Amino acid sequence: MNDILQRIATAVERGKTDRDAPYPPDLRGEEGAAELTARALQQGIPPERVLADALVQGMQAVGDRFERGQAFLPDLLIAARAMTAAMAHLRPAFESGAVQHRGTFVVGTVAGDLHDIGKRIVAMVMEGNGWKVVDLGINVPAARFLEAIPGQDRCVVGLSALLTTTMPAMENTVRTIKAQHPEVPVFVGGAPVTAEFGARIGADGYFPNPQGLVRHLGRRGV
Ligand code: B12
Repeated sequence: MNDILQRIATAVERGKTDRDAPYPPDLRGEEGAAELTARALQQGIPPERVLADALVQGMQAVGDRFERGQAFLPDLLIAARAMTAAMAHLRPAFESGAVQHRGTFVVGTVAGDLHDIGKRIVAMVMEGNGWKVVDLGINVPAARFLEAIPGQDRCVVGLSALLTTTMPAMENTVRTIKAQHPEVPVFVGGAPVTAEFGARIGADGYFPNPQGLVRHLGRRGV
């Protein structure tokens, strides 16, 4: 992997937000995820690559350590903070890619689920591809989606779930939306979600990443 991408991944994994961040002590004074991301973009590395090959890799690495019992909740939180700091630099790069208004993307993490990062990445990539984004946030009850949909131009919904325990809430949300708005496409994603699960709960599709959703919507001519 490119050296700067590797350094960004490590900064996210270790929770090194920026140069001034006192944590972790062994990286004191060194550049963090924010400065490194800005520099990678200045060097002309495409934002999609910085996202996929550095930021997501860093989160994945800390997640793997968490699974092995080698990292703990505070480690996840500071990694998430470093990722957020880096994403602030990516956002304008994605937004500048907007070419035409394709419709409105209403997105949220389902009820009971507080995971935010993947959903925010999906929102950012959709925005960069010409979608107006209505981000309902995390822990979103099905009723909030119903309130947000009416009046939106060419509305598409995206649901995120990161916990096996919140997958039933995802099912409930899809079924609630479809009962009121059968014409609105609903797409699902998140680490435990699969294409089979998406099909079973009546979603219009599952994608493991936002790029897949963007390609799919492009093929449909939306
Ligand atoms: C960071 C993190 C946290 C942070 C979240 C911070 C934040 N601001 O979001 C905090 C510390 C809060 C947290 C809390 C918890 N977490 Co947590 N967390 C993670 C971790 C390490 C990374 C998640 C992440 O951000 N990944 C990076 C992003 C970029 O990836 P992503 O979310 O998967 O999104 C991508 C795709 O899935 C997709 N996508 C996502 N949504 C959508 C939607 C659509 C429409 C589309 C098309 C695509 C798409 O696109 C994204 C970009 O590529 C994962 C482990 C892992 N490897 O996933 C555990 C993990 C999800 N957490 C887990 C657990 C158990 C918890 C807690 C219950 C821990 C506890 N004991 O309290 C709590 C639950 C709190 C709650 N009620 O939600 C488990 C879930 C296990 C399970 N099978 O259910 C995991 C898998 C860790 C583990 N192996 O044990 N967590």
